[in-house]
Amino acid sequence: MEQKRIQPLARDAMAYVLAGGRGSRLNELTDRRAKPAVYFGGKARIIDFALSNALNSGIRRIGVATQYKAHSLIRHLQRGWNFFRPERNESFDILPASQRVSETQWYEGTADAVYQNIDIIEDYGVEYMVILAGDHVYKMDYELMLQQHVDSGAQVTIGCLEVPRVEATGFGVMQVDEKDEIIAFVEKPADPPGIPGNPGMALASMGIYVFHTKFLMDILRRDAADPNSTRDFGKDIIPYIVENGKAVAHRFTASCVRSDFEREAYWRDVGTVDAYWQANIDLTDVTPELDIYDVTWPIWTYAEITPPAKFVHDDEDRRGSAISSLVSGNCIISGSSLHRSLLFTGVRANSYSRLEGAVVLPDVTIGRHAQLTNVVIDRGVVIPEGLIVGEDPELDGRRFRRSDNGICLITQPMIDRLEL
Ligand code: ADQ
Ligand code: ADP
Repeated sequence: MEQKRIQPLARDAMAYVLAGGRGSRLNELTDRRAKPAVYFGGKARIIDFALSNALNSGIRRIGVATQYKAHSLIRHLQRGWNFFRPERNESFDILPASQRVSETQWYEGTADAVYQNIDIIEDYGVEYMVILAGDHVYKMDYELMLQQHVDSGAQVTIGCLEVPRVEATGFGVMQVDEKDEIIAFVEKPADPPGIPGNPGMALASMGIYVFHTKFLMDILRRDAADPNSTRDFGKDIIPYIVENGKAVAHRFTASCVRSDFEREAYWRDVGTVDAYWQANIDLTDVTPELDIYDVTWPIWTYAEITPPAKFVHDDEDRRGSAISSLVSGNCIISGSSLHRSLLFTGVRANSYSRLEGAVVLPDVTIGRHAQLTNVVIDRGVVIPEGLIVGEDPELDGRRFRRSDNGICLITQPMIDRLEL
């Protein structure tokens, strides 16, 4: 069969990652860092997924718009993503909310976070803009979306996936015709429309958009002149284009990452402590839905050079062991037993302690005899000797942030307030 030669469009595109949102449903996990900077999967941060997708798709120009609690995020980006070289026609820019357009305002909505850097974007001279959210965990080849955008002649192409209708209230929800042209779009509807023939599901926007740069610049300028606009893609820009122009849906399916062809399409918002815990613990499954070991679609991150994880003590009552668990470098599991747990770098688990369903962020110390079940422990927390979590819901709820599903988020200030 004759193969059609496909021109990669990604090399003429810029990925613009919106990374300024707080992610307030993650509670204390985002007290000190923006949601895109939250740790995920043992080594990475959430934003590494969108950035790695861009890189793996062939995009070599990336801008990241930051705003809320950006220090941790900026530090991570500077350490991990500073290998782009202008002399190879590459660039990586961190764009703080710099009041470039109006001296009195920070970014308003997401569209304003693009509009305020309009002069920088125009300087790049790229043909296409890929607008991404920096706070989702998934793998996706944006080249395929760019191809569809060009082939369909759309003014905007929107990444979308099917979600249960009851969960769709937090999304932009669309209706499409037989060619996937969007005929209606409503942002966060109280009563989301179902999919014809499949009324239990709704077609939800992933908050991912492809535009021709020129069209995007024009529409942002138009929006900025509209006193009634809230300067938001979901609330203002997308509904306007659906009404007055041509918007097309790009369906997120397993084949959106070619190397992952056999798998289910995986996309998670990890916007709540429960969802965050679950997505991390899912990685301890024998065959997780999200393959972080796929060498053809690597998730790049900043990682310290660490000594190997170490397991010590083999006594009957204090065996340094981990079953169905992920343990990162520089962890020392000393006479402690782990089950279905995920440890980031530099965790010290001391003798006779037991972790079950634990997501442990970097540099945590687990005191002797602690028994922790279904927890998320923030970075650097020192768990005192003998602490028990997961046996008394009422007590846990008073001490920690306990979700309805029984997951406890533990931070150092909560530990400091404990009377043991
Ligand atoms: P939300 O996720 O509610 O809905 P929003 O809170 O505006 O949209 O955040 C979108 C992205 O922009 C996030 O990555 C966030 O971190 C970032 N962001 C928010 N404000 C920002 C700012 N001022 N500066 C820089 N970055 C900022 C959107 C769409 C819906 C869609 C969902 C999918 O509006 O239609 O269904 O995403 O999750
Ligand atoms: P990371 O997200 O890399 O784990 P930290 O959680 O250590 O980073 O810190 C996030 C941000 O909060 C950084 O800007 C850091 O300097 C700041 N920070 C860290 N610890 C404290 C603290 N106890 N009080 C106030 N700010 C802190």
